[in-house]
Amino acid sequence: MALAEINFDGIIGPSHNYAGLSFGNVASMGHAGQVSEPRAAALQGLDKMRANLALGLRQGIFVPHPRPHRAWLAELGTTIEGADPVVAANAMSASAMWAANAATVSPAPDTADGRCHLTAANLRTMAHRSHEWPHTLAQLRLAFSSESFAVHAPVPTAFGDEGAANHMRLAAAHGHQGVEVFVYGVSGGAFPARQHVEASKAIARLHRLDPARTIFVQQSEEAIAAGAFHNDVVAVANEHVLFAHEQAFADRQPLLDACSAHVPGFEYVEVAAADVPLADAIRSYLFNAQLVTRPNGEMTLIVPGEAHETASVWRWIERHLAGNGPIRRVEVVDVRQSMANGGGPACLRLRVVADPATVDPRFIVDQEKVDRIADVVRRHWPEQVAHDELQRPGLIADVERARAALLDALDLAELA
Ligand code: SUG
Repeated sequence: MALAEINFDGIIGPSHNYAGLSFGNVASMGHAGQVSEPRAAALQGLDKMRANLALGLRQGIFVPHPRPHRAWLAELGTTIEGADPVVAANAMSASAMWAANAATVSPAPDTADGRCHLTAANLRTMAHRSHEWPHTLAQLRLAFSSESFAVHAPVPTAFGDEGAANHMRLAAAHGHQGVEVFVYGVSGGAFPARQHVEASKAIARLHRLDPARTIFVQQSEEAIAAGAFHNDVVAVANEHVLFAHEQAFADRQPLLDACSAHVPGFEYVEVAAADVPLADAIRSYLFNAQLVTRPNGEMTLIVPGEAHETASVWRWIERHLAGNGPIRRVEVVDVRQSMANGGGPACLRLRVVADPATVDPRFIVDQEKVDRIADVVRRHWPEQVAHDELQRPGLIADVERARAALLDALDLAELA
């Protein structure tokens, strides 16, 4: 069995809009009320997938969820036409695009039963995200239906879980046994800590991880208070490399000690606050990069354009590339429409280490399939959505038709 890392990107849905729903996410709060461009947003996401494929990486997809979420509105005793505008915005959110929050994934080499475990995230802290999980779970159960996988429903909503955005895995290589790192929050100053340690511990148990190779580390309060609502805004790992901001963790030493003990060749690349202040790291999403290993072994950091435009960040990158560090190449991608809601390149993808042959092929893409999806997007995705039209019948009909056309093109009628 050949294990490989597959990046599953959420296709950006036709209802993508700026409703300012995420308290503590400075981009979402700052762009509230602006006009969004769902078609351009989805095409940007597809271009990122094309660029990843061109780097020789494996690429998968998840499809947008049905919006408006009529079943959720019915549970609230209302409809999209009759709902209060804020409730309607929560039901129209395209937030499922951020696949890093779909689930936590423990690949087969780490689990006691040798299966790859996935637990859908409950996302209970934000109303618009709390109703994602049923459709996420349905897709996970379809994509990973073979016996190589164990797909779990979310942990009880008593404890907040935001999926892989607060989880890192370090290993000598993707297919080797690794160390799994769960990052939780306790306090974030004025902002909520979305990941609860009880949820992380439950997932580690459900995934049958080896306690000796499982680490729980607290995210620093100052990082959350500065707008790092998920750990993946201030840290990212790939194989034997951990890349993090100096202020990412409350106490990084036990984490570094455990990684040094269990990960052959472990390397820690820290960005000092004196070089890149936390605010620049968060504005630029330097750490919300995809840190990947190309087939030729070259470790590559895929950053958003905002990182290129932030002087302190670009200076740091140039210095690292000129030196002897493990990151050997940087690619810049344009995901501005997602970034304006706080979602960078890494937010848009869920990493799954598995044998690609064990995944339902409808969720795997090549360049030709990405072209086909782009055709559907160009024909059906709204060009613009204003914040005050989320209940407009014409828009709702367009959004529902667009998703149906995509499911049809991908032969995914089960998700209708
Ligand atoms: O949960 N934004 C998302 C961004 C998620 C980014 N994911 C990771 N860091 N992995 C969030 O805050 C904005 C919605 C709005 O404002 O309409 C939003 O949900």
